[in-house]
Amino acid sequence: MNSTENNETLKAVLFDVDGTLADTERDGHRPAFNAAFEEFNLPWYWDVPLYGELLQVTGGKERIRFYMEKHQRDELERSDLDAWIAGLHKAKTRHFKALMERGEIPLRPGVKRLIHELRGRGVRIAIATTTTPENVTYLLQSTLGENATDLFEVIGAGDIVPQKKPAPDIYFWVLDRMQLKPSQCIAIEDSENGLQAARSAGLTTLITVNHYTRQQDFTEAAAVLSDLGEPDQGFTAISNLPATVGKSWIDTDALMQLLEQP
Ligand code: XBP
Ligand code: MG
Repeated sequence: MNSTENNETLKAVLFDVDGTLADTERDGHRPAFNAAFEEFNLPWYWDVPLYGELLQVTGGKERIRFYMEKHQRDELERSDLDAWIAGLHKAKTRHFKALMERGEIPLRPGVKRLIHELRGRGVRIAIATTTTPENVTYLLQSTLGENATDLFEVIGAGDIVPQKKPAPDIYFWVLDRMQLKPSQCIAIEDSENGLQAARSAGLTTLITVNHYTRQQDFTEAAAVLSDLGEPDQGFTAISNLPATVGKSWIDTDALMQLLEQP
């Protein structure tokens, strides 16, 4: 391993969830929102392009309110609007759970391999996400088994911090819990909101893009890739990949090389 004097060795990897571990947004959260709307007898439907616009706002409750402000202004007159949105969102979480239990959403390429490899190398791993904590459990259990949440030292999720991404709050919360400095960690994200959150917390950030995020601005990323890649099916490098990462899949050594970039 190369190491320069001023840089830190990789101590931890902080994973985003939605869009990064799995393609949950289009085929998980979106249909779960639509099922909740149907359950509440609302004539609302979020198709794939509309959901892409709504993704600019993170957090399911916040996203519902944003949609109402843009497209359903009359509904804002409901008495006890906050509680009504919370109820609708609770139904959405139930539908998301059912979807995860059906096991139809796999982890993205390289995710399972990297998680186990990092653990084997003694690199600590954690989650930093805006999604509801239960959703993280549902996804991890459906893809990595019953005890999958134990793989992660800290799971930072949902409303435990005042502001969701692009604010850095969730990353600061996780770093504080782990007693680590940002210079000792790498964040893996899929979106501009996620990148902003991680960068504002001082973290080197690797981006793996997806359907919704590939056109976003990732200038600040350490590297932008199609996915984490596998030894037998490498990633496509989109931008910023340093030449020192001399392979087409992300493993512990590749993350160390990204962290050690000047
Ligand atoms: C994910 C989100 C969330 C999910 C929905 O961000 O923005 O709002 O779309 O989850 P990240 P909830 O990629 O940082 O995890 O409905 O549970 O809020
Ligand atoms: Mg994400």
